[in-house]
Amino acid sequence: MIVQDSQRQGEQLLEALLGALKAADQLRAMTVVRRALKQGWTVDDIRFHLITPALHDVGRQWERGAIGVGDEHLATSICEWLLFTLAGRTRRHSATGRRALVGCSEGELHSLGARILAHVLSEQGWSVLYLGAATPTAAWPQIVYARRPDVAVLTTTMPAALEAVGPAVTAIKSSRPECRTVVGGQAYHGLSGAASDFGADLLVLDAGALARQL
Ligand code: B12
Repeated sequence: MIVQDSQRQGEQLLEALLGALKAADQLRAMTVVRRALKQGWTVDDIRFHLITPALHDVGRQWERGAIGVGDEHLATSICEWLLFTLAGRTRRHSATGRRALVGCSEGELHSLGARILAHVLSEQGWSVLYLGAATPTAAWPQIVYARRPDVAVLTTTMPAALEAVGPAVTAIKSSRPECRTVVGGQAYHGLSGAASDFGADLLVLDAGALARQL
């Protein structure tokens, strides 16, 4: 019964957020997030089980022509705004003394997944350097050499962008062998491949589990 209730609650919140995104109504979207917090959702619950599925749904709506590109851009910018509003609302763990570099592989413009990982790792006490979208393969060696991260996290959404992952990982390792490399993102869903196929140390799909695996 409790499971059914919380499932219904989740569906209602998702529907309400999708309605707000469709109307491009930022304040209404924030009201939905506040409602979720009041109902006991954690910030990570909201990131992973409300905002992420809402954006995935927006993608499906765009794919079938139910909404236009501009509508999708507005929905994305509202979600980005929600993510910034949520960041730092949880108590930051004590500093781990470790540094993570988080970015997207070459050609990859989908940056919100990387943005979420950056927020989550920062709250877990990591010092985080966030590169945003599409870091060219040739840029990684200089960045890891200069910034000396313990871990480099590369996210990839488009299957076509996967071909840049192996060369980026090789470039990182050649510049800073002690830097661990972690790859993940929607492009890996349904692939039978492993991290080693990309020369990486870890392939992780669950953002909530990332910090525990590092
Ligand atoms: C917004 C959006 C855009 C925006 C991105 C803006 C931005 N600042 O990010 C813009 C307009 C740039 C864009 C462009 C395109 N897009 Co687009 N886009 C989307 C949309 C609607 C949402 C993306 C998003 O933010 N999702 C929410 C994030 C939070 O979810 P996430 O990435 O899955 O991340 C979560 C987990 O996967 C995990 N995770 C992610 N990475 C990693 C890494 C590690 C290590 C770990 C542990 C976890 C992890 O953490 C997150 C936890 O919440 C998606 C729909 C979708 N399914 O996501 C389509 C979608 C990805 N896009 C699509 C397409 C086709 C395109 C374009 C080719 C369109 C075009 N013709 O130009 C271009 C390609 C651009 C490029 N070269 O990258 C398709 C891809 C289909 C495919 N598989 O090939 C999708 C799926 C839409 C669809 N249903 O058709 N897009």
